[in-house]
Amino acid sequence: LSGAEWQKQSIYQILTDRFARTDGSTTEQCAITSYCGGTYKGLINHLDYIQGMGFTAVWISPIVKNLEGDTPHGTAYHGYWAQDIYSLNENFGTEQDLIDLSAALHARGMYLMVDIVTNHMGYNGCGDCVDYSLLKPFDNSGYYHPFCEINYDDDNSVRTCWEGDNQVSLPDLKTEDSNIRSTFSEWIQDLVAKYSIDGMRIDSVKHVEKDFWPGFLEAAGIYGIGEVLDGNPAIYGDWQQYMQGLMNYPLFYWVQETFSNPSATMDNLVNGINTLKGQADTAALGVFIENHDQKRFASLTGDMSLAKNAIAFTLLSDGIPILYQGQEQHFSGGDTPNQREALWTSGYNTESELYQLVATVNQVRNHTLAARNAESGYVKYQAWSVYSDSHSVAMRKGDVIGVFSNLGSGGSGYQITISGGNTGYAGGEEVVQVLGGDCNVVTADGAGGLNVDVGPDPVVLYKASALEGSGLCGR
Ligand code: ABC
Ligand code: CA
Repeated sequence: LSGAEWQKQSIYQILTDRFARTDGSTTEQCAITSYCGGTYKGLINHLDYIQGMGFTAVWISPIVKNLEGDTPHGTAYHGYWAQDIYSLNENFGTEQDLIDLSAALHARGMYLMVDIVTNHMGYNGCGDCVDYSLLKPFDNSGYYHPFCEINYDDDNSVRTCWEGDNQVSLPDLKTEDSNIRSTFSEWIQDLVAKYSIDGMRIDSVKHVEKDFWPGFLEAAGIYGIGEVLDGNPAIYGDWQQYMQGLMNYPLFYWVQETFSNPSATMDNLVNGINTLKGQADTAALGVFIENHDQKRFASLTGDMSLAKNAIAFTLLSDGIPILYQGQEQHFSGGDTPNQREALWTSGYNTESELYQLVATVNQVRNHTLAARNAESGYVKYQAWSVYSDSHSVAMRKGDVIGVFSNLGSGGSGYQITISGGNTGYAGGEEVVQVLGGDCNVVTADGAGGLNVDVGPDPVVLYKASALEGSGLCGR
């Protein structure tokens, strides 16, 4: 699938070991650093749960064979400690199971994204004691940079020293060597073909020299979205010369600080978005507020209204929305590995408040993508702030206006006015409040301006005339 097509998708992020077991258990305990029994078969059996929230693609954690047994940081249940890139991690199932997963997704019109690591392999032991003969196909020290610990202030060190630590070392490949590059190119081409993979999430992108990426992406022939874990918006434009798809970490930090704290103002968020828009192609970025490396939002605040605002804000931002499993159940794990809870303990509850919120917001996005000119009318339309004050912001993206606040559940509401020139509405236009279940209709004034009640919960507005066939508010 091309990058342009991916920009119309929305992605649900899965840690395969923690999403669903083959036996469908919802009670099995999960010891947080051990394999907990999630499989591709289990996942196939729960695709309704994902599609029911309106997601069109799943990103699964790395699939290749990892180092076995226990380490000081637990087992390789997450998949980032590769030992043999030509075999699968059998804890998650067989080759046929993965082929079946891919086919099951495609039968639903959904897409498969696989997490790919090319920066390093994994070894259970210190950096100077690696038994390279265990690693396939890069089976001697000549394939690797000499061991050193990363100094994050030095870009060269970030590229050539080793991620991980001296207990579980991550031997850092000489990705600049042409034979390593061609091995990876052939490998990814075969992998994509064998499992009908539609997209890649690419790990540790900033740890590999930039000019590795264009050739790798070309060999893969599919869209890649890279992890450059950096909150500085200024570096994204340059990175996009090499890899257009990237995780939007700057937005992650702004949304987190703004919506987790009722005493923060909207300034950093609004200014940050404007800065990033001027420097990067935001439509190609992945937007998220949680993943398997970061503290969950609910570990920062248990406030349900704030969680709703943060989620709705990201799902309606420029770029490809990504939701990490468990967010829809208000899971609250903190630092690694505690944010990697087994999802099954939620009982796959489709009635939970956040599951319902996500479903509705995705429905709005999917409807507008299908009904309008998806490219120019939504995907390429850069969201802009049509109103803001210290605790609320109204963002317009095409036909959709979202009004978000960080008042929190205890905050008292007030009315704001979005001026006519900004809404894009005709005078007297009827607009429906599609979130929250009441489906209130608000009528624009003669100039298209709108008075909106801001409260603790987010508001999403959509023209009544454009709602037909959306399934929203019974239309
Ligand atoms: C294990 C244990 C941990 C233990 C660690 C030493 O070992 O679980 O408890 O602390 C995998 C596993 C992890 C495992 C690691 C290491 O391997 O999932 O459980 O940790 O063995 C990716 C993946 C991640 C994966 C790997 C390795 C890479 O998403 O799941 O981890 O394959 C760096 C990397 C980034 C990596 C991340 C975990 O670490 O760049 O690719 N993620 C700064 C740096 C970042 C750095 C980050 C680490 O610190 O700039 O490069 O990420 O926290 C902002 C700045 C940022 C700054 C942040 C902190 O502040 O703008 O630049 O990030 O304001
Ligand atoms: Ca490297």
